[in-house]
Amino acid sequence: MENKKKREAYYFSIEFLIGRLFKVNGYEDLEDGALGSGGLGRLAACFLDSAANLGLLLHGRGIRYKYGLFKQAVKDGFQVELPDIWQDKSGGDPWGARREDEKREVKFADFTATAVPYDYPIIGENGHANVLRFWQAEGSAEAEKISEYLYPDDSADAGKILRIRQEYFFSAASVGELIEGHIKRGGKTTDFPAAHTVQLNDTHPVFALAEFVRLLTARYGVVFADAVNLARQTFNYTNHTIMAEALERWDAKLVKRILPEIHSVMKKIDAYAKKEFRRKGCLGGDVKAMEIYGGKQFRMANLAVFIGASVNGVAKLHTEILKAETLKEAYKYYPDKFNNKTNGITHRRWLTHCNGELSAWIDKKVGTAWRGDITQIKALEEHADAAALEQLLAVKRQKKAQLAAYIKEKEGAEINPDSVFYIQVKRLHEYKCQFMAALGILAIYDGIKDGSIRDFTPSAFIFGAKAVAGYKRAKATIKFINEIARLVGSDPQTKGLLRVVFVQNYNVSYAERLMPAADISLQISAAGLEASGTGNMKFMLNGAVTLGTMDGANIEIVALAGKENNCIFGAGADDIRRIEKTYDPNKILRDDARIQKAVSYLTNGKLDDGGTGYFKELHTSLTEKTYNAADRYFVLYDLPAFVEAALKVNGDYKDRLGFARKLLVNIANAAYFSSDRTVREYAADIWRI
Ligand code: 26W
Repeated sequence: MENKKKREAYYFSIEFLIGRLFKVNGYEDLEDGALGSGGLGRLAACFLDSAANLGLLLHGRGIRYKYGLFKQAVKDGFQVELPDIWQDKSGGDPWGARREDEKREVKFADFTATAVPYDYPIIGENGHANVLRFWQAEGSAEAEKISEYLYPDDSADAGKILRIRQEYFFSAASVGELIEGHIKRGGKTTDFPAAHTVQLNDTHPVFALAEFVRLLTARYGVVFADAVNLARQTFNYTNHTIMAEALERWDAKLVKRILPEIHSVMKKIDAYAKKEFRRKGCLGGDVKAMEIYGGKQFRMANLAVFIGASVNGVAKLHTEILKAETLKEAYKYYPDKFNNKTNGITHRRWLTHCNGELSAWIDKKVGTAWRGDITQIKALEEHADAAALEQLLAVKRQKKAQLAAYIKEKEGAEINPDSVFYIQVKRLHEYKCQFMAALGILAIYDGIKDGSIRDFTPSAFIFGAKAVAGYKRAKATIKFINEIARLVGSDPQTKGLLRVVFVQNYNVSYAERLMPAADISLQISAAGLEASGTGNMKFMLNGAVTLGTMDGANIEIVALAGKENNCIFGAGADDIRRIEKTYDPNKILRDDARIQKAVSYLTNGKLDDGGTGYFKELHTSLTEKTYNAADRYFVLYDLPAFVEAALKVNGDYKDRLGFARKLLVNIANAAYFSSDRTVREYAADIWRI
């Protein structure tokens, strides 16, 4: 019998945005391990940090990419992608312990790759150590390609095949390692779930489910139905997006070509699922919606939902949308699987480490116990006297001055630390509406020039974002923002009042400088599409007013810190459902002169896209149906409300103590967004560790 060791949790993720993982552990600087593309990768890193500090057994399993996400430079306002050789600089990767003795084979139809593990210690402040294990692919040139790049372009079949190889590679290596280790320690297949629980971070690791069943049936003689049941007691699924383009479907023919056994196991699981659906009396249409294999494609989210013991969204609204829309059939027949786990961020990195000055102020106000128990920052609300608020403003001013100096050095741009810092930093995507912020700035610029906006508090709009290399509208938006920066920065009438800066290579280290310096946190996604957001929480914890739509975790931020201490605007998710059928952006363009003028900058020659046609493309995205409906993310619909909100907080800023009080209340109510709370909820409700 397996010695009654405690159940251990494993977090399978295609990306871990670890940043300077070791700096937080006190080691020297390491190049930003940008082994992630954004949201769900950084979340994985925060969860590991929290689990280690909570003394919970949570280990990571991922890929040791040779090149992380590209390094972004901006040349003439355009994004340029450079390779991110995170291992080579700073004397290589001294912290990854290569474990030759634990290497294992991962078989594809056409070749076998060797998976070599590199173990990274994740050490909590109390000395508890967990392991982040990255698998590196070796054995041949084609094998090495598997762990060369994160998210290779998957528009063509070759890219799709590589993505499938990557996903299967780390999933199979991890599943094999865990089962083999369990059996070696005297465990039986039947008590595997008692000792292990696995969280699948989105659908990228979902091949693990098929591999688990394949391995148990092919090598350990477990009957198929029992193998499926063991999987259903072991694996859990977190959904991080409702965007169709991110809900992975793989052509069955591609899977069959390189993983024929996995192909047949997935078809068998689909047949098994359909038998269960019939037994439950599921309606035909519902079976179609929940099917794993429809004859052409494997729908990875449906496989994850069918097997997963738990299915969770990452903020309240997101989980409600999963239940009501994206996964509504599965919710109808398997309601008990569904639960919400609102995201969190590690306050050790996103407050203590990156904002020592604010941390010291908190110590002075409420003592140092908050450092071990973040919920104690709530007591800050009793320290809203003028003296404390002045001190808080001084801390904010200090962080803004530090950022301004860093931006001067890195970008050559001057920003005045006494101006209002509006900051929008996140991946560049149309649904995140950086485009709307850019148009809003043009409307403000015009308003200052035509005198309709008076008494404008000098402001700096700071953007940071990487665009996927092939994503034309995202790259066009970067150029648009940089052209606006040039326009407003060179106009004598506005240069003292309005500054726009686009910082290069936004990454974890840059974020550590940006988060503490914001007065206003821009969180303006089209409502219903940002599953949660996590930058919103980092800004709140460092004292900022959220200028945002009722989307993702913004809703929970405002519920905790109060509407009066933030600035919510724009259509809600339900408004959008109501208007989207009859929405006509061209009517808005015809009727609203101010919007018309802002949009005209795309075509009036005042801004230069270097002959790329980028700005015409942006204009077309508003006015014509292309791969999306015209103005698919309601940029023109929400633009007037955005400008109004930006001007409101601009005015509020003049009341220094009143503004400082808003910052204080946000900080005091941010403990909920510590990943310590999130990980505690996963551990109690899902992992039971
Ligand atoms: C369509 C753009 C896109 C591309 C990739 C959306 C989502 C993805 C990933 C598959 C999932 C992801 O990273 N989602 C992000 O996860 C974060 C952590 O839960 C959330 O805070 C973000 O809202 C969500 O977009």
